Amino acid sequence: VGACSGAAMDRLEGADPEQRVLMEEQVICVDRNDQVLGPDSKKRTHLAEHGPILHRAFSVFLFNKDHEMLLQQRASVKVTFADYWTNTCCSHPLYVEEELAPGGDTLLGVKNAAIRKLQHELGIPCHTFTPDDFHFLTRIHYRALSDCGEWGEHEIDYVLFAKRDEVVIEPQPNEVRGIKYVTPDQLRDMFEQEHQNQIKLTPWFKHIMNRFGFEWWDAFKAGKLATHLHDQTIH
Ligand code: DMA
Ligand code: MN
Repeated sequence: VGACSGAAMDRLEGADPEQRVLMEEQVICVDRNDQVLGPDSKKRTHLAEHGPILHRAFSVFLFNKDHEMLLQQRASVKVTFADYWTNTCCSHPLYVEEELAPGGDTLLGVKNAAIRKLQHELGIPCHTFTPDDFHFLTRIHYRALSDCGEWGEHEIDYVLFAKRDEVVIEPQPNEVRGIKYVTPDQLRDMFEQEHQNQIKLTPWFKHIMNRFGFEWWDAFKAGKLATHLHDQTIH
C-alpha cells in the first residue's frame, strides 16, 4: 500500500510549507527556440522523471561599485540545489502578462520577474531597479539534475547583469542562507574549494562563469560590456 498511497506519491511530503506553495507557481514552458508552449507548474516541470520539462528562467548577476559580484547560498529548505552557492538571484518568469511579454517584449517580462525575485529572495526593494538597469547578455539552454536525482533543471536561462553602488539587502531566510560579495580571484578560490568538495556551486553558475562569465565580468569593469549584449544565439 505504502508506495501507492497518496502521501507516498507526493514528492513534496516533508518539504518546507512555503517552498511547497511555490512549487504550484505556473512557469513558462518553451521549445528549444524559446517559443512559448504554455504554462505548467514548477513542481511538474522540475521532476526528473518528466525530463525535466524545458521552461524559461533567468539568472541575475549583481555587482557593487567596486564590481564585486554578489553571491547567495541557497537556503537549506530549497527543494532543488539546497545549500549551494550561486549567482545573485535565479528564478522563473511566471505565466502572467507582465512576465511573459508585456507589449510584446519578452525581455521586459524577464526583467520584471527579476525585479520581483530580487525583492522576494534578497529583500531588495522593487523600486531599487527599473527594467533598463538590467543588461541582457545571452540565453543558455541547459539541463542538470539535483543531488538526489529526483528533481532537476531544464531551462532556457536569460543572463542579466546589473550594477548598483549601494543596495539595501535583507536576505529572506526561507530562500537564502547567506550572501557575500566576491572579486574574480575570490570566486576562483571558491571554484577550487568546490573541487575539493568543501562547498557546492550550482551547475548553471559554474557553466555560465566558465563559458562566458569571467570574460563578461572583465568587460563590465572596463566599461565594455556593450559588445557582448543581446546575443541572439541560444547557447
Ligand atoms: C531557477 O532558480 C532558475 C535557474 C536559472 C536555475 P531557483 O531554483 O532558485 O528558482 P526559485 O527561486 O523560483 O525557486
Ligand atoms: Mn527551473
